[in-house]
Amino acid sequence: MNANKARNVVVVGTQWGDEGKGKLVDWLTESAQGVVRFQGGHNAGHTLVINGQKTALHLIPSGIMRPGVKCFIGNGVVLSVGKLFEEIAGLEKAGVQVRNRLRISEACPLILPVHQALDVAREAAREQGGQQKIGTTGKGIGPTYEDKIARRALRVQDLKHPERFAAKLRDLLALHNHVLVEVLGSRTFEFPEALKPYIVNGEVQFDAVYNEAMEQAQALKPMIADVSRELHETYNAGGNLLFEGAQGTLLDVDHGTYPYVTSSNCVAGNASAGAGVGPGMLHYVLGITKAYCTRVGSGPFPTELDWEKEGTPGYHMSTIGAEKGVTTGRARRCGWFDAALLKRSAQINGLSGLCITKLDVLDGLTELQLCVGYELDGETIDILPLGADDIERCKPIYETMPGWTDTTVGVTDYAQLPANARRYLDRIQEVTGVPIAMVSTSPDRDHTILLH
Ligand code: 2SA
Ligand code: MG
Repeated sequence: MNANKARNVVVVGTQWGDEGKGKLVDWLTESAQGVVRFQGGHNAGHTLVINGQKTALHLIPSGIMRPGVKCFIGNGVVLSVGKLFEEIAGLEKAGVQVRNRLRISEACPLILPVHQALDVAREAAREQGGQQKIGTTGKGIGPTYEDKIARRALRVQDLKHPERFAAKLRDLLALHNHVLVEVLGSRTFEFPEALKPYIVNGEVQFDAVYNEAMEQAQALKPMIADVSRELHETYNAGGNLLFEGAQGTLLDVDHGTYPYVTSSNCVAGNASAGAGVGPGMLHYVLGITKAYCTRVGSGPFPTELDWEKEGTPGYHMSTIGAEKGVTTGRARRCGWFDAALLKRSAQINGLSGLCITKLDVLDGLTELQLCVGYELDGETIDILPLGADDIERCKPIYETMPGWTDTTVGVTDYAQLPANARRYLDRIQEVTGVPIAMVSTSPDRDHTILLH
């Protein structure tokens, strides 16, 4: 089955995020009528390059760049209404129509200033208490998902009922302000500038949050929708759906390098729960996979290289690949391709096909290392273990492969790739057991090889 012929496609990152999902989702929207985000929030950063122009999206599905495609924010997404309007304003300024095409689930939990305050304060407390930081994006993602699971979150639908919203907000602030002041307040840290208007003496102020939310509610109302129902309507009318994953499989709260993970399920299965469709409606799972590995934030990374030292392969990846976070601008750590990690990713996502991205970044390296397994406590294993503690002790087992000197930038035909590049890709397919469906050879959406 072809990714671009299947009716509904789920796109997920198979590593630690930043695999280049944005470009592929945009490319695949050519044959989709609806694009859905189903997890995460504005911690995501998807860069699109269209006609040489760069656009960064954090919350709005990448399909927004194509006129006529409906975009949905599913119930699995945690929503900062303020950030949403900032993004809408940016897109509208660039001439992209958003409001009449964006539908937002009324069941999305709201990210409020108190969540960001907790996120930032906890990271500071970890650091000052001698613990390793998680390295979060500081957007309030984790604390919002905690509230959702604890069944006390404020949701988009609460915005329609001022009294209900006020009562829930009062309870929530009483709880969290206690933590901010009594538990975390002894630490010395600065709240980000954007949070300062909401905070007095370390406490988030009810009035500031409430008044702003009620104002935003007016502008949001026309976009609030029963997303699950509308997805079914789009599909039943013959439309194809594209489920756009954010972050990556190894950042999944259950399957990733726990606790150095994000707070949502990033795996393909969550496209069903996070959008409100049955698993039978997910027809093809495309795993976006960078031709090497990167990660931002803390946590184990078995094939990590020294990426700061000039003249090394890691430095090559970092600089040629321009490996910087789209949301926070942090430098991404870089390392060799890890096929044993990808094997894990293939299983938990049920990958139908791989899309290899940024192959061109490896142009010019004389030799490549491909990780095919690990030594763990004296044993050889061929798949990534679960959780940070075991992964931390994994020593990669590498196969050495010859590199290529010719450029692969912009190649659109597999046969035109240098022979050693094809050998590298073939070996990745062999070890992971997943067919390569596509190869991306530059950020430009036309620079894509389609295999089957
Ligand atoms: P959080 O903020 O609670 O989700 O952070 C927890 C971990 O999840 C990682 N994480 C990410 N990793 C890669 N890319 C992400 N999005 C942005 C991007 C990141 C950026 O696409 O460039 O700009 O820095 C993303 N979002 C969350 C995070 O690093 C923590 O390890
Ligand atoms: Mg990204």
